Amino acid sequence: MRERSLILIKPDAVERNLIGQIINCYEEVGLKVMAMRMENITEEVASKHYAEHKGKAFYDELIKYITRSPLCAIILEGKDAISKIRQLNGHTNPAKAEDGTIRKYFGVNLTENCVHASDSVETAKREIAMWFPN
Ligand code: FUP
Repeated sequence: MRERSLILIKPDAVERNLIGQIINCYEEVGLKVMAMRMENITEEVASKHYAEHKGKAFYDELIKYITRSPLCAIILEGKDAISKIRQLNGHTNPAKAEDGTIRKYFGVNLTENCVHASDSVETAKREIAMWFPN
């Protein structure tokens, strides 16, 4: 099924000039970039994006990290985009990520793990509406 997903190339990856290499990974498997923009997000936007994690032990560190420098927000579209991208991104923790995944190649640690992708069609709809209201 043709789907859309919201991707974030997070601050650690933008800081290390990895935007091109990461987008290349997605384009190589046939996914299409439909929209893209850079933003150094506020705590307010970060808390909305990570609302489900509020109150968890790692939450404050996560918000500090995701707001520290610009990120790149992207809408990708393609066949089975949600699962394809989650597989390509790899395990949340780069230390546990499978060979050939973006987080294995480029991830630093559990917080600085390069990329975010929507985890379901419903989440993608909500995240795309939030990040690309127009
Ligand atoms: P993912 O769906 O793989 O992006 O991961 P989650 O939604 O479970 O977590 C969101 C972000 O919180 C992760 F990208 C990294 C961070 N995190 C931590 O820092 N510590 C944890 O124990 C779990 C997640």
